[in-house]
Amino acid sequence: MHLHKYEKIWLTFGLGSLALFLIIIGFAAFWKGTHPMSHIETIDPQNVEAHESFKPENLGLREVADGKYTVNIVASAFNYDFGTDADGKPVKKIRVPKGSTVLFQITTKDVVHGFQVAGTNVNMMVEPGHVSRLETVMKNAGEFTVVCNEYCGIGHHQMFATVEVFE
Ligand SMILES: [Cu+2]
Repeated sequence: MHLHKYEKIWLTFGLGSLALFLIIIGFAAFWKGTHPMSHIETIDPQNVEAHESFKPENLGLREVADGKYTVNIVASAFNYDFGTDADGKPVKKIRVPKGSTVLFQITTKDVVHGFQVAGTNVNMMVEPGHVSRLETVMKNAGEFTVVCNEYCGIGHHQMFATVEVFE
């Protein structure tokens, strides 16, 4: 079979790009730990408080075992509810030690939101009617901004919080 020179170049380019993108996906999945969320568990978005994890008193950071934490969050337009602190003020910053394992559990009461902890592999879509979960190890110290990366309305830019990983 005779192939024209330009056709050979084009085929090489096409197959090369395919190989490159597969390598990038493999790197993201196996090295960086980026995986799709499960979305297996459903929840009534009108009544998220009925779920044990999303009762107002169970929101926010909790140490469940030595070096293991759970963070329960309810997203709504335009806020992340991490519960309240001892003074009754809304929590906007959570602190965990470096190297700890953190399970983020989040749901939404209204529309689709995002939950990305910029600079880590935590990046979830939060859909009404579903519980999004992601467990990760906080390998690097620093302050990481939580942002909503799904446009959810006029106050979208006001949805943020901070995760501080200390040494
Ligand atoms: Cu948003």
